[in-house]
Amino acid sequence: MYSLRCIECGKKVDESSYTCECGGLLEVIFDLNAVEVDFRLDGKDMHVWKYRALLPVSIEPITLKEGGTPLYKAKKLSEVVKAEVYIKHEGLNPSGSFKDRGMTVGITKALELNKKAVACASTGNTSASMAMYAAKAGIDAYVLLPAGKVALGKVAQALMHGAKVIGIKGNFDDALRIVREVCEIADIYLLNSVNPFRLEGQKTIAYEIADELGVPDRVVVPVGNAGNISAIYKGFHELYKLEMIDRIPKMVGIQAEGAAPIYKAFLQKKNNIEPVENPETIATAIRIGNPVSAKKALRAIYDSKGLAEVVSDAEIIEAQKFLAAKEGIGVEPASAASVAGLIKLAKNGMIERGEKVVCVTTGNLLKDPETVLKVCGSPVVVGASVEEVLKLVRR
Ligand code: AN7
Repeated sequence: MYSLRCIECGKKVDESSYTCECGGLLEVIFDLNAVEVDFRLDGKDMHVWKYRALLPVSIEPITLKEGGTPLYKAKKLSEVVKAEVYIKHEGLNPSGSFKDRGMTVGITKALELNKKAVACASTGNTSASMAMYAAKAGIDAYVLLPAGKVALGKVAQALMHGAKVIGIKGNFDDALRIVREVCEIADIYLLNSVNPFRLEGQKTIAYEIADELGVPDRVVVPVGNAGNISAIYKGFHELYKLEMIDRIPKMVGIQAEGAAPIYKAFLQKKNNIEPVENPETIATAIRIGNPVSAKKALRAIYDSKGLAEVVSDAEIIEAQKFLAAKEGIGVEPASAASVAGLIKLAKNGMIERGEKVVCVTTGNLLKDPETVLKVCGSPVVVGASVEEVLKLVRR
């Protein structure tokens, strides 16, 4: 029903590999003529495993009921950018980020392949999600984090769900390079997004958007390691090939100014990135200089006639505050990058009046409380009396 193929040389590769001999990334290719699609795009009962016919596993899934996240119509944001804007709030997944969609598939695949341990490098959310699903599956989990650069909520999750949490004196790119080698040597299943099965779970974001809304004109996604935008594009592409939708939305990738290799490649119309040596941004989730899935992401952007854009830390925080205070949607900084990017594009006249846009907000506000205190300040403290409190109340 499906095979694993190299995106560079097209060679068929067996399930236990992460990359091709030629070094190329792998991709799950379904034989869409042979797939028996047993779900309808009717907006009902949405969750990752509704789309099981298009997910590459053969055993009963390890699931914590991921997906089925709300798609909010964002009225005030729509007014600001003069378009019809929806927020797909992935921060409402079980561990608080979109990573759960990939992990339910990735961990299930680990069991299918009889693996006893899993590992990842992470800017935080992948580690939190992997730790949670490994706990559910009853297998060991190792996570490598850039020490001191991961939001507190994510570290807390990885620790409490029982992973072995290892801080690396380096950045995410260093951690990923190391964990890839460690997994090889110690026969541990690698669950970074270089693992093509994880991306299969994440493509269900596209399925759910099509399921609930139909096809928007544009989907805006924050980009770090570049797996998610690639996965979402793949999801739309499959539905298109299956003739379940009649077009594919423009894929728009937003990076932080200090960590923007994909944006730079896009500006130069290149298919390859040049890694950024010392990536830096307040949105630590996307503080990544050498994104593994860059080629897939650039392909998604070019093939869908989309684009890439960058936003500053100030623009990210402004968008985060806007979403929280005006729409009631609490997201972490990296997630707000998608909204900041949309606002910037609209200001620059790049968004057509009235077009239908979905911004994917990838992680929950609660993930990064320290940044909130930095940008909002701490609560005021007063004496324990009615008078003291009344001084602060508008009358
Ligand atoms: C909230 O957890 O890379 O472009 O190790 O946590 O698919 O990497 C997180 C990435 C966007 C970027 N938003 O997604 C990790 C990690 C949030 C994120 C991204 C991440 P990709």
